[in-house]
Amino acid sequence: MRECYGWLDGDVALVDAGDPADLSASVRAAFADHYGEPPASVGRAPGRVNLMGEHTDYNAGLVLPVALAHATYAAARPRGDELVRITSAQQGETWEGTLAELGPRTIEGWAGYAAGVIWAMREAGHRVPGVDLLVDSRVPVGAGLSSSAALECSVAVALADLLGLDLTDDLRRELVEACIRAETEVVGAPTGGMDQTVALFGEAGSALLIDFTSHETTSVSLDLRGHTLLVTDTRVSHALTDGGYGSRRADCESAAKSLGVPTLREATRAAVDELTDDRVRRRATHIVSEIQRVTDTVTAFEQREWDDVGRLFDASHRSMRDDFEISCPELDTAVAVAVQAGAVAARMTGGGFGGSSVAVVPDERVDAVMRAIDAAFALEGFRSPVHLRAVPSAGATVDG
Ligand code: GAF
Repeated sequence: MRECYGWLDGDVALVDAGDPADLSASVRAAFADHYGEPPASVGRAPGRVNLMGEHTDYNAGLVLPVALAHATYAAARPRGDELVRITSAQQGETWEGTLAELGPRTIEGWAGYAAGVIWAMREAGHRVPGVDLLVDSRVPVGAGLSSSAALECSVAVALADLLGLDLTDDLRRELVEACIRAETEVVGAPTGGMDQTVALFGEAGSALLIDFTSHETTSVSLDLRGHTLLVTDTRVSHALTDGGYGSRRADCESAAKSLGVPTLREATRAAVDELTDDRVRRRATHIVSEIQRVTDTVTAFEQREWDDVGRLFDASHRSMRDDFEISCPELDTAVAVAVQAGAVAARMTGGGFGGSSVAVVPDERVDAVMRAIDAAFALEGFRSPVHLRAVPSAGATVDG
């Protein structure tokens, strides 16, 4: 696996987002090198870090992710036949098959995310032809930063461009649905749609408030005034097909059923408190309290009330650790040490069971926070973490 860390003095590993123009040129060159002809289009889609609202998307709730500057680049060229070839610079591998072979659960591993998009776009009525693809990414894989959605959405916008389609909001909404189908039906990860939505609708300088009942997206301007969003990848790898994610989803559905509501979005805290199954009650408590925290976090960021952001991040982390049970010692350490070293707020982020934490850190404390986390990980005997600066960025684009 190819990695792109920059190293700061004293060996702190920082994942660099790179320059989009350079990365686009480099994926074009790699494509031409590999397939012998230049690509016709390059799609780019970002990873994301979620600021609040974990596992609330599939409960018809609210989420507040930020699109990263770290992105996946997909170069594409239509073919004159039914062949599909997909090459990953990260994996150093090419997957090869035909259009007829694409479908639910037919493709193992990383290629399923890209090939799944071809299948889902064809299912939606787009005449995607046989195609050569080459993908390269700056989104760390397995880090809870949505490398899968970045891969899906970069391929989706590149294919849309090959078909001559304009990236209007309507098309973006359609591509979100296709990418969700690729992930849930072709790969079989029972995820909720936050990642694909922010990868296509993220806006520079903002977080994206997504309501999974009304399906409205609202841009929330982030004026961080002297603060950095610091992400720490614990390098404890997670996979959303592992079972833990699916069992949390099943517990939420069981809670909603017991309460007689279609989703936990409609459940009240008082009703949840009456649930008799301890585990199911704790899962539902997380969801109901987390949805409220999203609304409160929007206000806290808008008013730059850093103490409130800190309290909300802390409550969210505890809820995920104790009630939803998706944290791990590495995440708990990263969060606690970030706050001890000067972060105003820190929590785990993403699907959990490993992955990353996110902290809001005064600019002058960023270096100290990264070093303190590295030192604590070394002391505990954990793998060395890597860090990245989350710069709120725009959603997917094409570079035709
Ligand atoms: C993963 C899933 F893909 C999202 O849909 C979401 O549920 C998230 O975990 C947890 O908030 O990223």
